[in-house]
Amino acid sequence: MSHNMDNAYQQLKTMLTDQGIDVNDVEARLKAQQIETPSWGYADSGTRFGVFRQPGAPRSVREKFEDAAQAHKFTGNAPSVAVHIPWDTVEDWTELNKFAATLGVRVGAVNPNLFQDFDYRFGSFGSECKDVRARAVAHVKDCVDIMNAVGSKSLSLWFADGTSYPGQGDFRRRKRHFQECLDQVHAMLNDSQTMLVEYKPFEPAFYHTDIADWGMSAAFCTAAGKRAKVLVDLGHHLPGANIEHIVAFLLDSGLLGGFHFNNRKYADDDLTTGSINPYELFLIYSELVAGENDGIASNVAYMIDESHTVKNKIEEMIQSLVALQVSYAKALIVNRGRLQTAQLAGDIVGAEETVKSAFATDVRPLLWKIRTDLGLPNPADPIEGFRKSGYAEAAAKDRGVGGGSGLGA
Ligand code: LRH
Ligand code: MN
Repeated sequence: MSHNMDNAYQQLKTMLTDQGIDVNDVEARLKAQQIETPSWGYADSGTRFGVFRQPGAPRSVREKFEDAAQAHKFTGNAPSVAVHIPWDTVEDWTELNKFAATLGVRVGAVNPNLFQDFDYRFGSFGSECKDVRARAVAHVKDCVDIMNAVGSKSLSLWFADGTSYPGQGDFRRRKRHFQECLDQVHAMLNDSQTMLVEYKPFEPAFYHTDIADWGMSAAFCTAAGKRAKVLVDLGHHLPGANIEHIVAFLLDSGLLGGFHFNNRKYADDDLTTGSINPYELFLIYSELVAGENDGIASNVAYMIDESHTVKNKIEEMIQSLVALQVSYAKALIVNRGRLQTAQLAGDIVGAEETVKSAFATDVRPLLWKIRTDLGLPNPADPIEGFRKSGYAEAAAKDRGVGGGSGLGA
């Protein structure tokens, strides 16, 4: 395998160099790629139609971090884990931070939960009840305290708030409640911290959602202040939305804070990243690379947000991490000079073919090379490497069935 991969790598390197692509720069940026995985992606989770408990699912936050470390061990691009409160609440956050460090990972974004408590059934920041809003802001304050305890830089905010029937709520009064609360949260943060405001068009509310699209999130963030940025969850768009255009627009406006990567066929399906529409993911990364080249994409939080219901959860996470490596690699080898020339000349076919030829390039030898340089096990095939490790079988034997808390568990 390695001899063939080395040949394939040398051929690819020669082909790219002949096109004027700086392969050393491409490899350096791939080695620096950092994707955050969600603690809840390792736990048993499901839909309203049920949760299929998997043998070996983690029973505690520590075991979620152990599983996250496995994903990082075979891909090299997943050094941090997002936590969700209270699903991941622990007694001693400093102790968890130390434990995570022994595994080679760290605590990442902190996600408040303002959608499961009974009090929030008519909203949290958008609630007409002053006490409920105060309670919601207090929960977020607790999460900011956790950020300060573990040195996390990102507060990841999603609100289920909305209504399901016309007349049920007053859009403008709720909007003002939201702004008031978001401003209070902005004031809790220091300059090294960012509040990420996630939008979603529907579910669990099915008539209106208070932060329904990128424009509403951008307006709330701009009014709240410079520590507030927009979070783009790929599953939170109505059919036909052009997400790569939204990403370019937010990047150029200095409002892109980060991503929740996943994939969908229909709605907020939370499927494996790159599993349904890898071309869209590549086009999103093509805008990110253009932004990086122009120095406007430095402070973007790259996070996965998926619900792992039927596949082995660690294998599915590795699939997603590899899909993000592949998309970034293909975006990095787009011949930007040829693309701009074709665009300015109105050569539509030339421009499109420039983009498509990068997408059609098999970049696996490049990923094999960076994993080899990083000293990762089984560099040609991380999934095979994980399977050969026997970790899943050992976890199933050791932990049995009946894992810990997560989406719907
Ligand atoms: C809402 C969402 C949000 C999370 C949850 C796990 O759909 O995308 O980011 O809090 O999933
Ligand atoms: Mn999300």
